[in-house]
Amino acid sequence: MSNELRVAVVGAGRMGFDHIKRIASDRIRGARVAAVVDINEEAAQRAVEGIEGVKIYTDFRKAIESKEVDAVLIATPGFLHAPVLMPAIEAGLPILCEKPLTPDSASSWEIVQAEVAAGKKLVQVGFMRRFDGGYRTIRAAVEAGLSGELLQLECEHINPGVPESYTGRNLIDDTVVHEFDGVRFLTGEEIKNVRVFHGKKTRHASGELQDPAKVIMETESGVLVTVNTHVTAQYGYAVTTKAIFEDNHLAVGGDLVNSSFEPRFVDAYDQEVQAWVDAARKGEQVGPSAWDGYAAAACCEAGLAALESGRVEEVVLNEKPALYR
Ligand code: ISE
Repeated sequence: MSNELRVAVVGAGRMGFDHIKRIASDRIRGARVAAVVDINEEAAQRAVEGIEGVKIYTDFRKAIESKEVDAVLIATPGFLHAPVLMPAIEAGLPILCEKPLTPDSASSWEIVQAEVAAGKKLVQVGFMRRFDGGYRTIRAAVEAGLSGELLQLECEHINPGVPESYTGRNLIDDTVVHEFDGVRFLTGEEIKNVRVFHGKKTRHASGELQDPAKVIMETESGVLVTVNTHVTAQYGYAVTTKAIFEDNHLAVGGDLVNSSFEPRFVDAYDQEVQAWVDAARKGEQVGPSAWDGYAAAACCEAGLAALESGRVEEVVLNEKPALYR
């Protein structure tokens, strides 16, 4: 590996563009954008304007085989992650894969199995909230145990609006997926079950989208979690979390209303990418793993079943391989 991590960014859409600019800026140390892959060559060209020495590819295999990249950042839509993940794992390259790992738990399990076969954790999933200052404060409080046991989490997840492509199921697998991973991170536990309530629907939600909604879950030890999600709220973007302990409570992210997730989580994205770069240069993996991506996909499945049935739905997980214990 050259001294600087040579990154291939696959997908030059909204998140890919953002990550390309981030890596090329002085906010990230020890890495450079060596290649950008997109079937839309013009989008790739636009994303690298003003950045020196970037090769453009329309086929990710060519970038991986070029021997001119040390690591892969995947920022294509979720359904296109697996075809890039598999050869990148086979090539032994460190990967930062935007969420979701893949669209369902069966295909995520295949990624887990591929890593197990490689005998090495290579994937970091882009659940950036694990790098958010507020989230880290709650996690530290849970670990320190100074306020007693964590009993409940109350979460708000508000978006001003959603893209046209956003469907009813995306409320769970695109939006609340962050809380599924966040709750697993904050509690250090698996989620046991999920339930979804949706009362009156806003006039701003079209089609089958049930907005706003309340998603309730319970972890293995019985921590009760409420997520109020409202994705067509118009007035801004906000993500807040209140942790209720036996002897105190802790609220983070309050009063932070931004225009969208990029400004809200800019520091978290920077920390996430820097942690990935630092680990990759040492041949290590940090942050949310392929197992975490798989577990989040399993939670989404329970959430989608609950959205449909109106009942409490259990999260079904395979046994955790030794690689992730
Ligand atoms: C989007 O894809 C994200 O990842 C945002 O963090 C989330 O707030 C939003 O609901 C998703 O659509």
